[in-house]
Amino acid sequence: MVIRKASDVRSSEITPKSVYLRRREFLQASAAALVAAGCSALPGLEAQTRIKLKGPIKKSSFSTTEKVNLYEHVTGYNNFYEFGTGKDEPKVNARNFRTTPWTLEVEGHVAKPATYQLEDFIKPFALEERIYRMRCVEAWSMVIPWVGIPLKDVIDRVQPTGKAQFVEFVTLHDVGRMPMQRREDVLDWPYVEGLRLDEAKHPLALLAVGIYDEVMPPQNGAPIRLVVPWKYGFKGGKSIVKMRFVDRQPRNTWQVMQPSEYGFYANVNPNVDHPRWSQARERRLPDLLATTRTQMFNGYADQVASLYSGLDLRKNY
Ligand SMILES: Nc1nc2c(c(=O)[nH]1)N[C@H]1C(S)=C(S)[C@@H](COP(=O)(O)O)O[C@H]1N2
Ligand SMILES: [Mo]
Repeated sequence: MVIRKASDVRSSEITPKSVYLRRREFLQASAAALVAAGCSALPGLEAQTRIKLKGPIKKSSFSTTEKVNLYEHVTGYNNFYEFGTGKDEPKVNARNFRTTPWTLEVEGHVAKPATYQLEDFIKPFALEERIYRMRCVEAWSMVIPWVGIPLKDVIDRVQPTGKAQFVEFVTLHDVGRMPMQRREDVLDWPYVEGLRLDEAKHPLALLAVGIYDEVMPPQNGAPIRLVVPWKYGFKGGKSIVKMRFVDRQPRNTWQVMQPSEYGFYANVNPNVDHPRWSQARERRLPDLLATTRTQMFNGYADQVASLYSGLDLRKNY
């Protein structure tokens, strides 16, 4: 067998980006078909270890009373490009993702910058269950029972200074543990998200460490991820390692990748279409063919609209 050196690989053998992007769409479509057919779990997979969170877990009045999605939907249909671009890939490829020990850094314009072990970071706060709608920018949605700590409580504790205007969330960059990070054409790694400080301090914003009263499964963003229910799902960065309090609007990954299609605010808005599809309606899993109307701010307008009195909501921010 001839082992070729890298220099022998002609450029024609490397998949051009356009082909790759089309393939990505195909993978998404085929995963969608699987779920629609009711077989989201691939045969032959070992069951994942499921670990109950140590209580008490407070029930929150912010939770929706809508029907919660099945565990199989929430953990079997994911966007987590570090583990593959198909919806069914993170569940398989993240199965052995190691998340202990995990350190979390808080830096920038705060009175108390620090590096924490995740357990110490969470310990001062009470866990809450928050059942939220989750609306992906791709127009599918779910209802997910998150467990986590209000981001506001964390921010109050680390005490941002007057210079802090935004919070940047940096997620793990470790090619050895996140296989797709070898591919530099997929995303500009690490995945980064951001919020304006007042958005971050809104009582609905959550740092989630679990779902269904259990420790966060790898494919949903273990061990800690952001949940901002009035915004498109991509704002919720998974596997966070750093929170930076900054004075400028952070560059968030999807805006960097495709500024004509994804913005910084990314508030759910049925009146502003994505350049390639309508945002007026959405598909609630597992019924990927049925559609229901998308609500302004994903149904959280009464709570959050006042944050945006200074923004023109007819524009795609
Ligand atoms: N690190 C990281 N975070 C991420 C993503 C990602 O690819 N990498 N995808 C985002 C997108 S587009 C969505 S819709 C949600 C999906 O979260 P879920 O799989 O837990 O439903 O995660 C977001 N957070
Ligand atoms: Mo998304």
